[in-house]
Amino acid sequence: MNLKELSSLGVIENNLGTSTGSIWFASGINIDSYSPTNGKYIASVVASTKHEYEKVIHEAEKAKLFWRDIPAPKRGEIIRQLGDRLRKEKATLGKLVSYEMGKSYQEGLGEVQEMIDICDFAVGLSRQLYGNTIHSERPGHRMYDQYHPLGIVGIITAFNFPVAVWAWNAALALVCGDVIVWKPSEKTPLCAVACQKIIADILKENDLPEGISSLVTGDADVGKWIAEDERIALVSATGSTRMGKQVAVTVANRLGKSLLELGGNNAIIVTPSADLKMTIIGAVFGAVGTAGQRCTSTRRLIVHEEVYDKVKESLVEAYKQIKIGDPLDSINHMGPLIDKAAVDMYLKALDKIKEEGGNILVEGKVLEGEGYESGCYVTPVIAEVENHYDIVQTETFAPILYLIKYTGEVQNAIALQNNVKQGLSSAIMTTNLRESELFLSQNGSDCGIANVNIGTSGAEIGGAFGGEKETGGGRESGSDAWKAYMRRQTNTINYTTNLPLAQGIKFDL
Ligand code: UN1
Repeated sequence: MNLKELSSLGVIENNLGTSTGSIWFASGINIDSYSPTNGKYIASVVASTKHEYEKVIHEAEKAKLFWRDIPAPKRGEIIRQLGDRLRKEKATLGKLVSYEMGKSYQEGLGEVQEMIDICDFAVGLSRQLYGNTIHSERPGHRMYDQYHPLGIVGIITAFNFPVAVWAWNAALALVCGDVIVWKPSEKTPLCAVACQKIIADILKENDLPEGISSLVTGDADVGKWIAEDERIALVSATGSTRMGKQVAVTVANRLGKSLLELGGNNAIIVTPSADLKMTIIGAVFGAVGTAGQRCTSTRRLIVHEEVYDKVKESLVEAYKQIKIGDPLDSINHMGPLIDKAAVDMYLKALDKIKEEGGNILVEGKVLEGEGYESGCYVTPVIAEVENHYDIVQTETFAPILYLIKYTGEVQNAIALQNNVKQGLSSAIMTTNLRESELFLSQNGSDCGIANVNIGTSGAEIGGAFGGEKETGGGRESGSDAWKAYMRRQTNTINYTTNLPLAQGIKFDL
């Protein structure tokens, strides 16, 4: 990625880091961003101090009074402009995502497409923030419920989807009449600066207050300020279960609202009737896409004994075709891990698999030599394991795929699949209607996402996204996920001259 492209996104000016709208200020420590693709320094952003954080919240508080009075369809117009701008910047922003985060350029483009899609969704939604009308039990009374903006929404995002997850939250929150304060991962600060630049320009062009969209940068302390802050009505956090538990407890302690999208341990069940060609493509994309760093990445394949050997052979064969290297070069399927700490985690996981008795089918290693100077490129691994191993129960953010054998009925596979702490995404490969319906029933998958004949990753924005158990229970993106960004009010109106009480209670003076 060259200097011209970086400066066209405005990410390499001085002193960028904290922003309300288009005003930039920051005086904390430098957060340096290095590309995992080549190990090269890209640029630094400046972390926010507590004082600067206070300034941001002050602006957000002012802006929220203004923004909530703007009619929702007019708010939608701003998001329409955001979607338009993203269409124009798709190639450059996609490239920055790929360069700073390390996912393939195709996936970088896909991520920006998710931003565009959620903007389109939110524009339509801005005319559909519906409540219900309800028949009153009392004569001459009318009841309905309506949704009002919450106020300030804090958005905490992870490195793996450095732009899309912000957009899911931002687009919905903004049409719902909330103002937003974003704390991105300190591993991908430039992607955040680029997005904030885009939305800030749009706010400025429309003469709107700066504080409608703000960015605060820094480490976990900044996340803690947000979680503790009573002025922030909703904290939407995406990341590890460890982080999510801290946010949940802190926010609950002040009885604030939180929306959590945390770790997954996603499985594909492969039944005897599965279409094996589709299974292999779905599993390989799910396991090695984004180098296994999606929360929806396929971590476990639960395969029926009848087709186990065939699936195993085909997978090992398919893994031989995977090209690893510079993600901006379209011949490569898989780029690097985010940083060396992630590489260490991957290596530790491999040791743990062996220690617990797993059988490694496709060996893992850190790649060295030309093109791999960053030290972040690893090879994808396949291991035969048992579901109960500690390491299999843990989400390792790396391209490690576990093969688990099941025998007998599909119920046995479903039991294995559900027997983990996480509950994000799941899939079954089958052409048997009974199996697929059982998998989707209340006795089937316990995950927030359950798919038939597609893999675990790559959800569309139209559906609600999130999961159960240690995944945190939150839902973002499509369907009626917008309701989390608003407060509900039930209204009862009496248009008579009498005051009958509900439940028929008599009370006369
Ligand atoms: C994430 O990994 O945090 O379903 C989000 C998917 C993407 C989003 C993943 N649409 O894989």
